[in-house]
Amino acid sequence: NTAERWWHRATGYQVYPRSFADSNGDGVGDIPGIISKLGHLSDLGIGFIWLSPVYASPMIDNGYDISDYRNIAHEFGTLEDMDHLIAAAKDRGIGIVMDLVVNHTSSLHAWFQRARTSRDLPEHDFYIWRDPGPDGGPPDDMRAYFGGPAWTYVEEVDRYYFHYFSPAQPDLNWQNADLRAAIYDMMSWWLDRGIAGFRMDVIDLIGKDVDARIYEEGPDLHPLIQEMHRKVLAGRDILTVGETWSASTDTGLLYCGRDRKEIDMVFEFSHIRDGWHPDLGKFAAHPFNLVTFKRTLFAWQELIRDEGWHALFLSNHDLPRQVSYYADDGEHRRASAKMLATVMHLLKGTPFIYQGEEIGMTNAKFERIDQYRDLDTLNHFEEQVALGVPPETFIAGANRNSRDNARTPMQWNSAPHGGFTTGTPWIEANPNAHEINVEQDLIHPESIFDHYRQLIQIRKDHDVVVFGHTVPLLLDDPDILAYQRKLGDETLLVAGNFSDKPRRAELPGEVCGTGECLIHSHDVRNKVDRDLALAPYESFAILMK
Ligand code: TEU
Ligand code: CA
Repeated sequence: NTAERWWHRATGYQVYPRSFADSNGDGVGDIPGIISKLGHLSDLGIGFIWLSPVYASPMIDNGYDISDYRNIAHEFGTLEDMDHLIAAAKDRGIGIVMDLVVNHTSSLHAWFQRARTSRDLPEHDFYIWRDPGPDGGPPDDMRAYFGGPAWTYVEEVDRYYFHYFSPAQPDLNWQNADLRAAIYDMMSWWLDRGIAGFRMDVIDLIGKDVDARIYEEGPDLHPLIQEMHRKVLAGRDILTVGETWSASTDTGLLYCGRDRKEIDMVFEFSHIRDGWHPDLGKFAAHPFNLVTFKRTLFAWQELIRDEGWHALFLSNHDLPRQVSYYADDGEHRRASAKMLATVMHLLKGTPFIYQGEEIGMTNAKFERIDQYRDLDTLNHFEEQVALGVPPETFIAGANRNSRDNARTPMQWNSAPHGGFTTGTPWIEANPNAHEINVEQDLIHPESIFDHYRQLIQIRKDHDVVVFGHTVPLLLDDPDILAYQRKLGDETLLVAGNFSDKPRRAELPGEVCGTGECLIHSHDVRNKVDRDLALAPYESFAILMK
């Protein structure tokens, strides 16, 4: 077994700064706001924060378009505030993991501003340029992820540049050694300021070969990550997690396997993408299927049984609220939130909580397109309505899967806008903020926050949760997710009901017995017999004797 690292036992918490806490009433969350809420996070017991981008940015994609890697967005604060956050978090035993967005920059980055003026400047080659196609149009018909063509023309150089996302996010050319050196230098500069690691945005895209039309997991990907490891990461006690929409169980260990010297773990999305409509994408209705979901989840658990590591999550700033998407955000909201947390946190890997998840925040359910702010949602609305999709149909899909569901203000108390700001928030607060908020949850006898706090503590206390291997149970059951974790002679049994109905299932005899209930959502359970009966959205975990 590999030596224990601090992040094996720690739980992460993602802060989306724009929506977390606004300290000065301008309606936008900021770094002093985060500092003011560190008490909330240390009460929860987390080991580190993954901080979504706070760098200087025109905010076309809320900071995933960086115009200066060595500065802070003015609406979020200053470099001094950032140093203060790093130090204040460290005092509470919390590391700051920064978002590293290096597949692309903002088109306002000084490099691109120079690159677009002349083919002869060194920065020109920091980006991906191709001559116009034979008809004078784009080099090929590749589409950008947020809509429109993936190529944009610049007259001064009579060339097109490539952008996988929006035209405001030109892709960097990782073939250029000077560019790579500049990135590595910037990464070391941040690490030397005392941060605890990096979450690497769409890192699976940097090895692309646009001429071969290979974007994800391209031919240069792993040599590039290995170089980054050699030049920046090696020898530092940090956490690295790559966002990899394309990783599968075939490729997962290439990132984090033994002796790869790449990164510690990946966020992979097969369990999420499985739930999208195969042709119409994420804005079309498509029911959640627990059996498929379990297969993916357990295949990854098997993959990391003996080597590698994994990041465990259902939510982030790009995904809907998990109680709304996977369970019930009405009558059974508390049980749902606890059940999802229990079954995810007790798997092998490092769990990540997305802000507001710890109090069971729900989807936004906006009724009009002008309530949305996300360019992904707004661009696809225009595209699809032009293709004849009725606006109400699109809004229904967005209610389920738009990125803005996760981006409404954090709900702290029953004050206007959930106490997020004293001004007007940049995006409307969820109307349920007066009842679903931190203050209310903490005084509730069935506090969701308290349930998360317990799960985080259980991970700290029990090696079987950290290092045990996972044995799936009831794989074909359409409503129950259950598994064992085993380490030496210890066995943990975990079960959750994904249905709003009571459910029963027959467990294999060798699983049954008595033990100590570590966590539960309904009644305390000290034994399991062959007839497993679960109330709607019930969950529990027992350490078997
Ligand atoms: O996301 C990568 C990405 O592919 C997403 O756009 C994703 O497919 C979609 O949002 C699912 O709803 C990362 C960041 O997490 C995202 O916020 C950025 O917009 C994107 O990269 C570009 O930097
Ligand atoms: Ca502010």
